[in-house]
Amino acid sequence: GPVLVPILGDQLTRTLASLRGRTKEDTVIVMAEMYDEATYVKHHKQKIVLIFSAMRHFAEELRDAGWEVDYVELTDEDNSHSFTGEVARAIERHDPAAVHVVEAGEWRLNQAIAEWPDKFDREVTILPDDRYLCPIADFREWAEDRDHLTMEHFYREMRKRTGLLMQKSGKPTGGEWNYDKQNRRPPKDDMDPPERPKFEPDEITQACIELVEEKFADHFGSLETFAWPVTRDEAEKAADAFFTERIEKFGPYQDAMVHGEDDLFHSMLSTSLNLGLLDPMELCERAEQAYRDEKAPLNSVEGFIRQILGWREYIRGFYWYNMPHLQEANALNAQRSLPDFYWTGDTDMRCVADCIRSTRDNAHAHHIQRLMVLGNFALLAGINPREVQDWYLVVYADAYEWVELPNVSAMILYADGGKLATKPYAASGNYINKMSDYCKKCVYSPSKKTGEGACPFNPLYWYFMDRHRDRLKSNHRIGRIYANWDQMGEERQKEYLDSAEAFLDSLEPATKDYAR
Ligand code: FAD
Ligand code: DLZ
Ligand code: SF4
Repeated sequence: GPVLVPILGDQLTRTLASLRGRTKEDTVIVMAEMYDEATYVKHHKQKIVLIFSAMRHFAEELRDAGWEVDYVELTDEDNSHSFTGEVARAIERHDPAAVHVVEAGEWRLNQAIAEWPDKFDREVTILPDDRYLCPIADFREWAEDRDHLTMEHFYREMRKRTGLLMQKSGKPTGGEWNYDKQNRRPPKDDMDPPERPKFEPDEITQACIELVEEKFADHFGSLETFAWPVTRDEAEKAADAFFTERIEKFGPYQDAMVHGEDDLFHSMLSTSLNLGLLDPMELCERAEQAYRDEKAPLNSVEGFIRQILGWREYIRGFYWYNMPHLQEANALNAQRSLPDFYWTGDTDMRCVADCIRSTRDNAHAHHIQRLMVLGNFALLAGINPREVQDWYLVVYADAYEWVELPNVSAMILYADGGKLATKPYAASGNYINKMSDYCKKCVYSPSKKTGEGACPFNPLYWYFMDRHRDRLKSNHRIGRIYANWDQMGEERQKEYLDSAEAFLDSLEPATKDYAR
């Protein structure tokens, strides 16, 4: 019999390890749209449309190239709606001699795949997913004898290993490893970011939109503005636009936020990268080329490469190194329920409301919004990690557990107790005011510290610092902050804590089961 090659919804790469070296004559590819995957959390509608449409386009592309693709649609009558179930049914249909599968991006699915050799009376080969630049085993080796898994150290190793932005002498291009100091510019009035290309839904995408409106009507998010690339060609166009129009200013304005400006100079390529429509090394090489061609400054190019070669790879390694316990981690013992406004956007905090609007309309928010507005709030308010994890996994079109979980649990919530971040990313309203135009028209004032009209981030910041003093006081990057706190005196401290508690008491917990 042939070799059966099951391909998951985020494995849409022609050079996938399980397809390399195979011939069209001896291979049957199986793909399936499944309720198990579409509802293990109730993903944003745009995310499901994106994945289904990209899967259907990929299947069509493979067929056009002569491959046999057995594609199971969501509404197919006998669909078992689980990955193992669909592979079992495909084995019955095709009687393959062997099954070749690439490991999944999520621990949950890999546990299921690990049972296949026992379950199926066939030879099963589970291949590493080599679309990433750092094999999981290499990360493990790097991590094993370290207390702190400092991203910057990992990143430098990756620069040396790949030769990206390296001089022949072994020194980094430009002499520095990292130009982050030049990448913290607040927004300017005349920045004028160009619009990113929007991809009109074609017939296939339109059919997916109708399917999702019908079958996932109660899921979060709007479908009206769907404009994601759904094929490799479209993703390449999106990348072209980034490298010609936005990379120059990507670096300096990386941390800037502007009300109603959802993309600024970001690449908006994460959805395509994570689906497998774009290759991370190719993107890094294009960025380096833009520097050599003098089309973009080094701080922008290095910043972009650090996100992909550094952060993205590090996050993935961190995930596999810390699973499954990362899911349960709650070092700060945060127990509050997620406020309803994360789903409705109904809050007077103008920064939060804008980030949630973008999240609902685009299934996207940029990094600093996810980190310093939505994430910072969840950290300061002590929202329990499981609910925050579910929220991030639901709402972002680029969210898969391997990338969402470390960012949420370890990066924003400090739930891993500080293995990833050396200190919690806690910040008061001052930070948001500096890096955005949100505060000018907010009903709250960032300069007001407590009481009526005070920016809620201000009292929440001290409430957080006070609550976790025992843990944080010995941290050399934070410890001295407590001198300021002590100087305020008990009465002032009480005003902060009372303000924070009054605000927290006013929050409505999410009533409807939006996530699961
Ligand atoms: P750009 O700003 O253009 O950056 C370029 C690329 O770098 C991104 O496409 C992405 O692939 C990579 N990158 C940058 N930062 C990170 C990071 N911290 N982790 C992994 N990759 C990174 N990214 C996801 O892809 N999926 C997620 O589920 C996800 N969840 C996040 C949750 C939180 C709480 C935070 C703080 C960040 C999260 N990120 C996630 C990282 C980052 O916010 C997005 O990758 C980015 O906003 C995507 O937009 P972009 O393509 O325009 O990114
Ligand atoms: C996220 C997702 C969704 C919504 N739907 C499907 C699906 O119907 N079929 C499929 O093969 N994959 C889907 N996925 C992606 C898988 O959940 C993904 O492979 C894991 O999240 C691992 O990264
Ligand atoms: Fe956000 Fe506070 Fe600024 Fe309002 S004042 S936009 S709540 S940071």
